[in-house]
Amino acid sequence: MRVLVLGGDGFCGWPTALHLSDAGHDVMIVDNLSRRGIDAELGVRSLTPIEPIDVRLAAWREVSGRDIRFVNCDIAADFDGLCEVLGEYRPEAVVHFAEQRAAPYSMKSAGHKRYTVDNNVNGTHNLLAALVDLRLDAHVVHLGTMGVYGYGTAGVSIPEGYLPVSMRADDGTEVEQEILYPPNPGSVYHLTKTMDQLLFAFYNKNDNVRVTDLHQGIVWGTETAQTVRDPRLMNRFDYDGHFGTVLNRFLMQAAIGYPMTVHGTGGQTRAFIHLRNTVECVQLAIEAPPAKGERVGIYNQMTETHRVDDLAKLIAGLTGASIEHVENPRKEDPSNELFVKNSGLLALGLKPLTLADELLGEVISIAERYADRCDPDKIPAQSKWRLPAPADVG
Ligand code: NAD
Ligand code: USQ
Repeated sequence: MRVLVLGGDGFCGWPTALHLSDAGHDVMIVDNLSRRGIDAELGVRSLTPIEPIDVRLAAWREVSGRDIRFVNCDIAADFDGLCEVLGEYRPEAVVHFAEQRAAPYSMKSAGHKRYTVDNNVNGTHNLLAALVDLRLDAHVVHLGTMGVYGYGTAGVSIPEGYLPVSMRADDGTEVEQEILYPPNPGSVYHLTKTMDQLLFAFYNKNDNVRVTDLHQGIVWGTETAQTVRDPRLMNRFDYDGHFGTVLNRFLMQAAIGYPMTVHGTGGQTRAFIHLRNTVECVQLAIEAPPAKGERVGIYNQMTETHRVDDLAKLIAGLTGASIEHVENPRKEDPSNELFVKNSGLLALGLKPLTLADELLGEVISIAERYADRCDPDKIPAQSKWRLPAPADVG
C-alpha cells in the first residue's frame, strides 16, 4: 500500500514510518520539522541524540534496502503544497500525526494557544478538503487522544467513540441513537482533537471520506524493533516540562536521581500504551480500512490505565528513586477513575504490552546512557493552566 505519513519525523511518526516500511508498505513522509523548531524555541533537546531527517532516511536505506521519501511541507499553512504531494503520490492511506501535541505547550500563552488551534485544526481540515478536491479515496488514519472524553467516568467504561442514547420523541415513543461521546477536553491541545472529530464526522457524512480515528492514551517507551537497527535511526525522547509525558519523565527522572514530579495528589488516572504497540495499531488500522460510506471508525488505542501516584511508587520500588508531590500547574480533577473499552484493536489482533519490568528497565537504561544530555532546569512543568487572579498581578 502507498502510505503517506504526515508528521513522520516525530516521536510516534518516525518509528511508525519505519515499521510500515519494514512491513512492505511504500512510505512517504511529510513533515515541516516544526517539532525540532519548538525544541530550539524552548532551549531543550531530545534526551536521545536524533539525526536530521536526511541522515535518518539514508541510514534506513542502508540497513533495510528500502526507500522512504520525504517532503518538507506545512500541512496547515501550505494547502497547495499538500495538494501537490497528494496528487503526485496518490496515497491509499494517509496517517495523520502532524499536530502540535503537548498540552502544557498549548497552554503556555495566548500565542501558543492560537498556534495550536491554527496548526491542528487547519492541518486536519486542509487534508480533508484536499482529498475531496482531488477526488482521492485515501483512508485517513488519525492519531487522536483519549483526552477527548475527559477522564472521570463514574464507573462507566468509556466506549469506542460512540455513546448509545435513548430519547423520548414528542409522540412518546422511545428513540435509540448513537452519538459521538460528549467531548470534554482538558487543554487547548485536547480541544483541537475534539474539533478534529467534528471535521471527520462532517467530511465522512458529506463526502464519504473514509476515516479511522485512533483515540490514543499516553505513549511510553522510546525504541522499536526498527529504530534499534542503527544508532542513526534513534527515536526522540522528550523529558522537558512541556513535551515530556508522565511515565517517560518519571523513568528518566529516576535514572538521573531527580525526584519524580507527581502533580498534586497523583490521583489522576490515565490510559497508557507502549510505543511498540502504537506502531502496530497504526498498521492494523490501515490494513482494515472502513468500507466506503461507513461512519468514522473510532478505536481506543490504549492497553492499560494507571494512577500517576501508583506509577511513581512502582518506579520508586524498582529504582529507589524519591517522589515529590509538586503543586499541580494544570486544572484537572485531583483524582479520577478510568475504565476504557479497547476491544476494537484487540479484535484486529493487537497483543498488548504492559508495564513489565524489562520494558521499564529498557527506558531507564536509555535515560541513564544519555543522562549527560539532560538539562535539569528544563524538567519542572512551568506552563500554568490558570492566569494569576487580577489582585495578584502588579
Ligand atoms: P511529535 O510532536 O513528536 O510529532 C509530530 C510531528 O508532526 C512533528 O515531527 C512535527 O514537526 C510535525 N508537524 C506538526 N505540525 C505540522 C504541520 N503543520 N505540517 C507538517 N508537519 C507538522 O508528536 P508525537 O508524540 O509523535 O504525536 C503524534 C500524534 O499522536 C499527535 O497528533 C498526538 O496528538 C498523537 N498522540 C501522541 C501521544 C503521545 O503520548 N506522544 C499520545 C496520544 C496521541
Ligand atoms: N503529570 C505529573 N507529573 C509530570 C507530568 C505529568 O503528575 O511530571 C500528570 C499530569 O498532571 C496529568 C498526567 O500526568 O494528570 C498526564 O500528563 P502527560 O503530560 O503525561 O499527558 P497529557 O498532557 O494528557 O498528554 C499526553 C500527550 C498527548 C496525548 C495525551 C493522551 O502529550 O499528545 O494526547 O497524552 S491522554 O492523556 O490519554 O489524553
